[in-house]
Amino acid sequence: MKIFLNGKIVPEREAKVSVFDHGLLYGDGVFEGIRSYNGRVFMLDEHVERLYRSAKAIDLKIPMSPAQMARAVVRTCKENRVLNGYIRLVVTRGVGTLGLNPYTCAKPQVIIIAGSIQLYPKKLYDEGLSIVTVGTIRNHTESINPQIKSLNYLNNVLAKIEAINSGCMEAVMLNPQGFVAEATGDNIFVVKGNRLVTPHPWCGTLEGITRNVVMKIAAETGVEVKEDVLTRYELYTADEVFLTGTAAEVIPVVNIDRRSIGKGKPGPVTRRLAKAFHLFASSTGTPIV
Ligand code: PXG
Repeated sequence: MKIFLNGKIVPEREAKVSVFDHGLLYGDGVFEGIRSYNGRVFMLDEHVERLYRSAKAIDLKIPMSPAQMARAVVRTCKENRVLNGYIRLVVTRGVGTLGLNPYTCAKPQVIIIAGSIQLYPKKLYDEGLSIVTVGTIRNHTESINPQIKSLNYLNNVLAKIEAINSGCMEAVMLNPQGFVAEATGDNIFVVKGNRLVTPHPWCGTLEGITRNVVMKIAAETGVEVKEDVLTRYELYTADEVFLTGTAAEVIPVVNIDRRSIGKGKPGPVTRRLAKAFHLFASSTGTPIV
């Protein structure tokens, strides 16, 4: 594999960061996960914009422009022939002293990896996922705002551990007020009649790019779409529930906290939206060649 590291494409074995990098020492940095479909990078500008917003929020200056970053993503895909794959952008605070002060770090490290990802087994996209509410609360918006895709993902990792240890692959995380926030690496949607509801970003929910695409597709196909405050009551009494994310794409949820959702199998609205999402994703994006 060839890795983009600070402006150069280098072989995997040369792609190294220092043990004094604050990305490692403190989880101080930001990242993005992007997919490519059919030789095109999906929603590239939206991901690059979010990366720069995350960086701005933590007062990290990325040493290249968004346009250069977008070109670097395409170049890394090309070098690795990643036509249908997964791209990870990482910007660390860089090497600094042992001590929190980020301003001792002179040079942020920019890393782009182009490979592949499979979050859930294929059969779960047909059969649906069982998930569980966990005790780990999603970060308070004035702690690490969930809009920031930071390298500090322990909040989500702790929730994932709880889910896995209770026999599920994914968790529902609530916010400090007890409202539904999101899953550990995915957004959550509820279908009730002809209406689609997902937590408002105010609820401490990452404004997912897949989420926004699905909302747009749904609205265009006559489904009423709303961002709202959700409780577990709305999840338990939903007709359908599904998750969205770059890695997860659109995946049905058929069981939450050992309760069947709707008819206990993937519903028609989820199926239709998943199909429309794949159609859209495979016919748009920034060409790699
Ligand atoms: N919420 C959280 C907390 C996320 O990390 C999403 C929602 C969905 O956002 P997008 O923009 O991707 O639709 C994410 C994104 C992984 C992985 O390695 C996780 C994400 C993206 C890519 C890879 O598990 N999560």
